[in-house]
Amino acid sequence: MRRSMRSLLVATAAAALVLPLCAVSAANATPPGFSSADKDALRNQAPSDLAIGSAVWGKQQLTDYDPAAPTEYQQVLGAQFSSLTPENDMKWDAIHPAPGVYDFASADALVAYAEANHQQVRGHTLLWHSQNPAWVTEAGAAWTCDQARDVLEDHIRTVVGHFKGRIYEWDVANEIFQDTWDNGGVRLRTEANPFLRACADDPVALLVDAFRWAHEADPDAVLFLNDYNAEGVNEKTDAYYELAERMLDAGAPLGGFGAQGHLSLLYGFDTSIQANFERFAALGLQVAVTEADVRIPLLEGETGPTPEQVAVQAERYDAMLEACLNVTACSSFTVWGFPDANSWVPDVFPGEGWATILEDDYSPKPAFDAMLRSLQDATPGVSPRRG
Ligand code: 9MR
Repeated sequence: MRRSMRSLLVATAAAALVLPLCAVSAANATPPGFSSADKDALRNQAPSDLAIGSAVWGKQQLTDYDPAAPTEYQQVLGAQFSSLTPENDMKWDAIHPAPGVYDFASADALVAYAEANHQQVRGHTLLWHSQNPAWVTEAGAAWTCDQARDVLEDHIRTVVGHFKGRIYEWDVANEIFQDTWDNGGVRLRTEANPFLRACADDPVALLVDAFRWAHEADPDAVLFLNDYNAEGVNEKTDAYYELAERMLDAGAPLGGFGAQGHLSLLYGFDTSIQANFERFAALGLQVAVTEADVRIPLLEGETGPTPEQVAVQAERYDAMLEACLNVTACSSFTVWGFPDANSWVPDVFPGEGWATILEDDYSPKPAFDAMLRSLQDATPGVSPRRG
């Protein structure tokens, strides 16, 4: 049976009127309207050194934010999560739409909302082959490496500098390795990524400098590599492990490795995620689950998943969270948005869906309940988290 979140939400709205709005440093400080005894909020049950996040599209969901009259979505977002990742607002096409033109409006709205709700922000992302504006994809085709470096350096220094002190983790480089099935197999995306392409003679040197520019612009942000199909020990994460070693040897301020966690019930679950996290942690890096969702192939003629599918989905979300709880270097666990109505999945994978942890009326799915239980069972306070 579903549990209603309505009473929880009413309390938030009322308290938001009277509490001062201020940023806090602790990931799981109690947000307006919540007591630390609240047992229904993921953020309140998490160990204090583990941020529990969600992606949110600020342009669609937060630009109208009024602390005195939050939408139901905004209330749930504030109630449940201690960290936000801009689903699209800090990507190149949104924030740097033309040469020399930066548009921070929706990203600023997101950060302001986060601070008002005592949440941290994960920046996403500075170097990617996708969602680049036309001027990058067009001009980029003819860039020399020096030209590409100049454009990237300006972008990183400007964007990271704009949010200096307000972002705790940055996905500096996103999806920079191809998949096993791509032409040429697992190797750096020196074709699809315009910056890596221009500097294909020494792409690692570009990556080292990208991290250095970001670090100089905000020395307090922990700087991540981030990718999908990067949960378990596999060919792609072997390549990341080698890259991380090379970057660290070269003095890059690399601070973290993020496994996105986009899973599908069409495939098995690789249980080596904890072992994978442990090897990156042994390099001195933080690790994180950065974009968790578990999509379900919906059967022909069915409006929703079967009870068995629902149970497996809950197990998978929970297994990713457990891996994070078991590795003290895991600093954040982020779900890739909610509810299903906001999910990217059906647009990209026709026939699959129901991928998030909350129903469209914001009531919890079994996956939410499983995560909440695991957080409640974890040792409160700092590491070690498991009793
Ligand atoms: O969820 C994002 C969706 O709204 C965008 O249309 C899409 C464009 O590529 O990007 C989605 O987010 C992606 C993230 O930035 C990187 N990892 C994969 C995510 C899902 O595609």
